[in-house]
Amino acid sequence: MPFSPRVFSGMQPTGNLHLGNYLGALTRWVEMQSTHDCIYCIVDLHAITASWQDPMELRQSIRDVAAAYIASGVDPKQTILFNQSKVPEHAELAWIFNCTARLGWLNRMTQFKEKAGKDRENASIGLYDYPVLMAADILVYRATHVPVGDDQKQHLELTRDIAQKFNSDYRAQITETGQYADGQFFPLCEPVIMGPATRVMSLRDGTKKMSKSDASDLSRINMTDDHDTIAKKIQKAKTDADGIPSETAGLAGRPEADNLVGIYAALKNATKEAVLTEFGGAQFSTFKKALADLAVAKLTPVNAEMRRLSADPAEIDRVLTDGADRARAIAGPILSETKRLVGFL
Ligand code: AQP
Repeated sequence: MPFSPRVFSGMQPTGNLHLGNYLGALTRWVEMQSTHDCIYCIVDLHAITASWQDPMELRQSIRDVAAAYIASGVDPKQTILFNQSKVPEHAELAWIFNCTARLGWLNRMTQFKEKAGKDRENASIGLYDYPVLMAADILVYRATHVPVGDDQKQHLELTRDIAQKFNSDYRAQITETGQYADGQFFPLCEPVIMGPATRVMSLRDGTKKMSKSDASDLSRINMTDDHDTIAKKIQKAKTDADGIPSETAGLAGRPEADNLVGIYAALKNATKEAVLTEFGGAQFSTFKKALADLAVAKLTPVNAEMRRLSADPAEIDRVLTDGADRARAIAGPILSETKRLVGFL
């Protein structure tokens, strides 16, 4: 039986969302709502993997991220929106997948290596196991499409490996009922990684991903930044001595220039080529001014809406509880069927 298309994605409530989260993932999420059934999650179980989170701040972050999703255009009536810890099926399926995934697969995950750094022995087991929980997040809904930034590509390949191994480990049980004649209980989901800003880089170092956990606030544009802060950060963004080239070949080996042009293109919903046709030959000072104006025009209405929503935390909590109930209605039967296939009574 072919799988009906279903979209799943999530973000960690580990601080302010930034332009990378917005352009790399959130804008795609909003677009996909009109064509797919979508489930968008605030992955709070993931948020405690890399470092200890202050409980008061974590609660606040969960609500802030919910407000950011809604302010960006996620419609909680049409789409299922909830926080992960409210749906225990994610963690339960992750345990089964812990017994499906192989140690060698996890040892290859570059995000763990980057996040654990040299202090690997001191990293939490949760950080190491993060990609298995992510596979469970997706497959507990048998989701087929996952809009993410480029940094998540390897985790999605692991999700496909887990689905494939589960389907093969339990092939006899899966085909026995006649319901899954093609032997596929879990789909091999497709990453949706599209657009000119699938990896937005730090404003201070064009070779590093823009990230919530970067020590320098100047490295990122937060979705909560006001217009003066956005303009100041763009003005201070690192560039090189040359101006804006007229063709994309002229961006090669110039990560900071490439990044700023990519951000402009994504905000304008244009290609990098079109941006270079407009600005080729200009100085960075001119380009940065236009970029700051565009970023302010795009982000300040979202920012204002986030503040409006955040003023009513009880309403955000209600939306998340409603979303969790709807999520459990889908995840519960899929987990029950998974347990039956495994042989649990
Ligand atoms: N710089 C980025 N460019 C494009 N997409 C990005 N994403 C994150 N950073 C960029 C995408 O945003 C989604 C949610 O990410 P996340 O918050 O769950 O975790 P992350 O990727 O670990 O984000 P950060 O900012 O780097 O957080 P910290 O610093 O806490 O680790 C994902 O789809 C991701 O691809």
